[in-house]
Amino acid sequence: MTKQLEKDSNYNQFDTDHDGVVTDAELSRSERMMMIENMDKMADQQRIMAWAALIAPPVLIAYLASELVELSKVNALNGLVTTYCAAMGTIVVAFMAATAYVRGKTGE
Ligand SMILES: [Ca+2]
Repeated sequence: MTKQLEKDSNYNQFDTDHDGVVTDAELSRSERMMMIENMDKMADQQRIMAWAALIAPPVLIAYLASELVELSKVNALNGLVTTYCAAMGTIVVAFMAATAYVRGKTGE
Protein backbone atom coordinates (compact mmCIF):
# COMPACT_ATOMS: atom_id res chain seq x y z
CA MET A 1 0.00 0.00 0.00
CA THR A 2 1.39 3.37 -0.96
CA LYS A 3 0.29 6.78 0.14
CA GLN A 4 0.52 9.69 -2.25
CA LEU A 5 1.88 12.95 -0.91
CA GLU A 6 -0.32 16.00 -0.92
CA LYS A 7 0.64 18.63 -3.49
CA ASP A 8 2.20 21.10 -1.00
CA SER A 9 3.41 18.56 1.54
CA ASN A 10 6.57 19.32 3.51
CA TYR A 11 7.66 15.76 2.75
CA ASN A 12 7.94 16.45 -1.00
CA GLN A 13 11.59 17.37 -0.38
CA PHE A 14 12.27 13.70 0.42
CA ASP A 15 10.67 12.44 -2.81
CA THR A 16 13.86 12.38 -4.84
CA ASP A 17 12.40 10.67 -7.92
CA HIS A 18 9.28 12.88 -7.84
CA ASP A 19 6.80 10.03 -8.16
CA GLY A 20 4.66 11.39 -5.34
CA VAL A 21 5.63 8.63 -2.89
CA VAL A 22 8.35 8.77 -0.25
CA THR A 23 9.91 5.32 0.09
CA ASP A 24 11.90 4.09 3.07
CA ALA A 25 15.05 4.25 0.92
CA GLU A 26 14.38 7.89 -0.02
CA LEU A 27 13.71 8.77 3.60
CA SER A 28 16.86 6.97 4.75
CA ARG A 29 18.97 8.68 2.06
CA SER A 30 17.55 12.07 3.03
CA GLU A 31 18.32 11.45 6.69
CA ARG A 32 21.92 10.52 5.84
CA MET A 33 22.29 13.62 3.64
CA MET A 34 20.96 15.88 6.42
CA MET A 35 23.31 14.23 8.90
CA ILE A 36 26.29 14.75 6.57
CA GLU A 37 25.31 18.38 5.97
CA ASN A 38 24.96 18.99 9.72
CA MET A 39 28.35 17.37 10.39
CA ASP A 40 29.88 19.55 7.67
CA LYS A 41 28.38 22.70 9.19
CA MET A 42 29.62 21.65 12.62
CA ALA A 43 33.12 21.03 11.23
CA ASP A 44 33.08 24.50 9.64
CA GLN A 45 32.12 26.07 12.97
CA GLN A 46 34.82 24.10 14.80
CA ARG A 47 37.37 25.17 12.19
CA ILE A 48 36.46 28.84 12.70
CA MET A 49 36.64 28.40 16.46
CA ALA A 50 40.06 26.72 16.19
CA TRP A 51 41.42 29.52 14.00
CA ALA A 52 40.12 32.15 16.42
CA ALA A 53 41.67 30.21 19.30
CA LEU A 54 44.95 30.03 17.42
CA ILE A 55 45.07 33.72 16.51
CA ALA A 56 43.70 35.33 19.70
CA PRO A 57 46.54 34.53 22.17
CA PRO A 58 49.41 36.02 20.09
CA VAL A 59 47.31 39.10 19.41
CA LEU A 60 46.52 39.44 23.12
CA ILE A 61 50.17 38.94 24.07
CA ALA A 62 51.31 41.49 21.47
CA TYR A 63 48.75 43.96 22.85
CA LEU A 64 49.93 43.43 26.43
CA ALA A 65 53.57 43.73 25.35
CA SER A 66 52.87 47.00 23.58
CA GLU A 67 53.13 50.39 25.21
CA LEU A 68 49.35 50.74 25.15
CA VAL A 69 49.05 48.88 28.46
CA GLU A 70 50.65 50.00 31.74
CA LEU A 71 53.10 47.56 33.31
CA SER A 72 51.04 47.36 36.52
CA LYS A 73 48.01 46.18 34.51
CA VAL A 74 50.09 43.59 32.67
CA ASN A 75 51.19 42.15 36.00
CA ALA A 76 47.61 42.07 37.22
CA LEU A 77 46.39 40.33 34.06
CA ASN A 78 49.24 37.82 33.86
CA GLY A 79 47.37 34.90 35.47
CA LEU A 80 44.22 35.54 33.49
CA VAL A 81 46.10 35.73 30.19
CA THR A 82 48.03 32.55 30.99
CA THR A 83 44.78 30.69 31.69
CA TYR A 84 43.17 32.13 28.57
CA CYS A 85 46.08 31.11 26.33
CA ALA A 86 46.11 27.60 27.82
CA ALA A 87 42.36 27.29 27.21
CA MET A 88 42.74 28.45 23.60
CA GLY A 89 45.56 25.94 23.09
CA THR A 90 43.32 23.21 24.49
CA ILE A 91 40.58 24.12 22.00
CA VAL A 92 43.02 23.90 19.09
CA VAL A 93 44.40 20.55 20.29
CA ALA A 94 40.87 19.19 20.83
CA PHE A 95 39.89 20.26 17.31
CA MET A 96 42.96 18.61 15.78
CA ALA A 97 42.38 15.41 17.77
CA ALA A 98 38.69 15.31 16.80
CA THR A 99 39.57 15.89 13.15
CA ALA A 100 42.18 13.11 13.22
CA TYR A 101 39.72 10.77 14.95
CA VAL A 102 36.95 11.43 12.41
CA ARG A 103 39.36 11.00 9.51
CA GLY A 104 40.55 7.73 11.03
CA LYS A 105 36.95 6.54 11.36
CA THR A 106 35.95 7.50 7.83
CA GLY A 107 39.23 6.39 6.24
CA GLU A 108 39.92 9.72 4.52
CA1 LIG B 1 9.67 8.72 -4.54
